[in-house]
Amino acid sequence: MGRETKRREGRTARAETKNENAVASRPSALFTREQLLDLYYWMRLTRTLEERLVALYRQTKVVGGLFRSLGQEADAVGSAYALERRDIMSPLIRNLGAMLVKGATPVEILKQYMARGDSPTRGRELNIHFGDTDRGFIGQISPLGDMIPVMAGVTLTFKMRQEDRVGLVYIGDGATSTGAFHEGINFAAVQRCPLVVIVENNGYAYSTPTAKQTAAKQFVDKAIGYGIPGEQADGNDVLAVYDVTKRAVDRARRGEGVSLVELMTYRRKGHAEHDNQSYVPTGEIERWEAENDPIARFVARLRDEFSFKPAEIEATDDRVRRVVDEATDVAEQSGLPEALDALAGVYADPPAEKPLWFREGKGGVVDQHERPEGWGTFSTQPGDKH
Ligand SMILES: Cc1ncc(C[n+]2csc(CCOP(=O)(O)OP(=O)(O)O)c2C)c(N)n1
Ligand SMILES: [Mg+2]
Repeated sequence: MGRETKRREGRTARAETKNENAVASRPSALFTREQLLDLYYWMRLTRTLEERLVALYRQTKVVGGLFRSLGQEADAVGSAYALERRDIMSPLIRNLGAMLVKGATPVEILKQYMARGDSPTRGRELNIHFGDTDRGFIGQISPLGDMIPVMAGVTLTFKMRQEDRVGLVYIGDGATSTGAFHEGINFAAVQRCPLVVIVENNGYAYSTPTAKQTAAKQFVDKAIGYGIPGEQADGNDVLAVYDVTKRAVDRARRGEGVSLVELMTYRRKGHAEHDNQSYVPTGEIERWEAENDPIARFVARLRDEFSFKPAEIEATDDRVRRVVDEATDVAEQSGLPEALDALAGVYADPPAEKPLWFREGKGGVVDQHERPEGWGTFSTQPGDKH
């Protein structure tokens, strides 16, 4: 091989490595136009679906609270987009966008919020508290922080079975103050579980601002204490969210263990719809809305950087509106659950179950107690004991 050819090959190899490095650090550079529009679709769908839920809430059709992710759509969508179908994610109440990306449907979400009889949990759980391991999202439990040890366990099984799967768990700034967060992330780090822990720093935990949550300057610093890599990113830039998450997912897939990702975002609505946000400093919400809305920012990039035409973006908006309208019609036609259905799948059918040996022939505990007269009863009839 001539010296010139060798030198040229050396240059190409160097250029390729540089390119590979650039792609590894910014994997979104490989996105096709369809994928860029796809990201926009999921963010817009999240927002429009939540807006529809607000309308239904005001019509008293939503049962229980309504939790918005207004201003956090890029955080949820960009991170979930970095997962493969076989990967498992554990969402929180503000991760509707992540659930949609992972395959939850608007009809399911609407039925679930309205507690319909044919909703995923048949009216026994509410909002986005449901899971489907086939589609790769597991049902969240309410105690804050507890999904970290659960996901440490889930991802430990991936490792033990040598499955090529990664787990992703979201946690709020407030929930990082729990013991479960510390125990779970420490265990996962020691076991080198293929897990990505996303701390969503949205400024508040209910009414507690982040400054009252931790004395650390930033949550990403906590990674050092667990001996794992940590990265912080702009949570309102959907491509930056995808990139930082994809890097962590790739590390996990390569067997390099847990990563902590801190996404900087802002909760523009209250904890739930009932919360009037009186504790938020004047002008703060308006400033984030005007200067840092994740959807408005991405629309500007689609237009200016990726030269999408307004008509292409509007066509996506129309598609989203159609999807949400049709889903609402379907969900509203569903009936409420049968009362007795509340027991199905929760308890074994009592008559079909043999009593445990030590209970055989015995009544309930209460039956064996002497009751004071009129115990546990109320009667308006004088002299009526029961
Ligand atoms: C262990 C525990 N403590 C308190 C609560 C009540 N609670 C539910 S959500 C919430 C605030 C959570 O804030 P954060 O973790 O920052 O998540 P965000 O709501 O901002 O997404 C609180 C205090 C709970 N569910 N579990
Ligand atoms: Mg928070």
